[in-house]
Amino acid sequence: SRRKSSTLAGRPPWYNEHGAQFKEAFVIGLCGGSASGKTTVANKIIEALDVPWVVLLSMDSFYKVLTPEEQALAASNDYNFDHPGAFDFELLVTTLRKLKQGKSVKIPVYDFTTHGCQKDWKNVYGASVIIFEGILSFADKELLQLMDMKIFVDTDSYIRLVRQLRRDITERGRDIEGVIKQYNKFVKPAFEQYIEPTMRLADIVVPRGGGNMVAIDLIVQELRYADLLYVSSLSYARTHRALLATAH
Ligand code: UZR
Ligand code: MG
Repeated sequence: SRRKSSTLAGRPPWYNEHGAQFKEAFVIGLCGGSASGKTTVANKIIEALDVPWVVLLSMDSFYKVLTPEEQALAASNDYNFDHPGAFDFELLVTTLRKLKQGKSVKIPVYDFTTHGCQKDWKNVYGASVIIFEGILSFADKELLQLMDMKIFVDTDSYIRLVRQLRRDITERGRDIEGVIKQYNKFVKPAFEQYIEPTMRLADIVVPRGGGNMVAIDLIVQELRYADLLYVSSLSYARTHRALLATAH
């Protein structure tokens, strides 16, 4: 059948035998303070799900490109990267909506050391499951409406500060004084004003973050259960691959 061949050709499994789309992607929203472990939780979910069509979309890719004046502020740690105004929410909503509909999108590639966009945009192809993570991922009504499951990673603020120090110094080319200044001036106030209040919008709160394997296992079980159609179409694809393999 056409269904079989399209699956075997590697097309994502949200087309029926007539080539028509039959299901939107399942969107998981993942929110939490800076350095709370969002990326780790996302990667552990992806690892445990062990299915091919999962995409991780990060809010970091949607930072606005800074003007020369803003670049100067950023260099002295006086630019607020934790404020909603720092993100291009419009592009974010359009991109997530397209991905949910199974369309492929282009994502800007953000460079944390220059606070700007690299020349090349990355192509991201449609998926059955989309994990969308970011410090302000629950701050926009339209984004929230696109989410099928909302997870908040709740990690103690001192642990987040320690992690942020280590990460920003080793990976993002920053110095200790600068990170502390930015934390006190922007990260902590923004967390209290914009991020922490959105915890109550979550369906699931994960205390501590990426080390909480019980919580991650529960989420994965729920996903397997909630998204029956994509799981069954995947096992369909697997079965046919296995049959094809034995036929040769
Ligand atoms: P996550 N950030 C920078 O420090 N520089 C940039 O150019 C862009 C972002 C930081 C920002 C925020 N502020 O807390 C964090 N600080 O990146 C969000 N400090 O990243 O979601 O991975 O924790
Ligand atoms: Mg991150």
